Amino acid sequence: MENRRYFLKKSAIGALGAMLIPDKIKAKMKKKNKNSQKGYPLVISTWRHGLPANHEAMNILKNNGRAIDAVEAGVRVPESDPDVTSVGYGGWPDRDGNVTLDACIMDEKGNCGSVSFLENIMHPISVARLVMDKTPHVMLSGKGAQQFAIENGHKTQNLLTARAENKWKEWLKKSEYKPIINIENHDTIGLLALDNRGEISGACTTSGLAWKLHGRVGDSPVIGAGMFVDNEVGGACATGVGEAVLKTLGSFLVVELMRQGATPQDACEEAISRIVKKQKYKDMQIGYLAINKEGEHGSYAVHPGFNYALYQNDKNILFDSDSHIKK
Ligand code: SD4
Repeated sequence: MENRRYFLKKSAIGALGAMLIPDKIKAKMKKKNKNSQKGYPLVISTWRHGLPANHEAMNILKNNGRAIDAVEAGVRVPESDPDVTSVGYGGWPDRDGNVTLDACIMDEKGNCGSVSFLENIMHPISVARLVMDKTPHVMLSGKGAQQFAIENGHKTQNLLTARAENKWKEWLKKSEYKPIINIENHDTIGLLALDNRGEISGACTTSGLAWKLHGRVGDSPVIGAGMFVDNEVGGACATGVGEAVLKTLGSFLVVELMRQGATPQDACEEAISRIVKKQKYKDMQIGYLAINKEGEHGSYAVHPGFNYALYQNDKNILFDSDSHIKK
């Protein structure tokens, strides 16, 4: 009787799942990324600066650490690197010369924390982690986020480097707001980890689009837009023009598509296709990364030029992503 009830329940869920999947997606649901294989521990992250971030994260996983600790430690690397001009210290400022930071973090239990429009704090991801661990909230913003950071031991400091200030002054001459694909403003780090226990966490941190309006918040601190994890299914993160990702709640979409049976690759491609269908995509870059519970991954972007770092099977390698627009 128990078994029969279990069977009926399972088949009802199966039928519902089948109904939810558009035929178009179902037909495509077999595609594998050519660099994808099963296995963990694994760390994957956006762009070239993902390599040192992955390295730091993998050190934690190799010592049997938790994915949540790995993702935080990993993205702290570009946050404090002045040469990474779209994350933390050294990030290019907004229109008025202020470096304003967005970040979020999520663990395998669905706990999450986020900060947006945070100024003068080197490690927004660790403040997001504190929001997750120490408050009943998910998101703190602006002055309140900064006050909370200071109360919890973070120091305020100037994050505008001489190099970033010079770039801003150069930009001010024309003051044109035109992000250049893959060159300017596209090095947010999104990082996903799968630990030895098979548990998934994610982190995302950025100084956002350079020369943005003061007060602008992108996708990166929004759970489900810049990053999302569901430990039953997998995780996803996004980089690029945050407005396009926000309009489609991209990372949540990628994870939900995987829940319905899409491979990580199919899910990333479908999320990009939703942007391509409805938005003026030709002038903007957006890239997605996804992993599932087995350690398989997917990646897809609007334009060529998006790359990602994958640390799996003792190798930390930078791969080029496939894209909607071909070379
Ligand atoms: C934003 N998505 O603030 C971020 C920027 C970014 O790679 O990803 N750059 O819109």
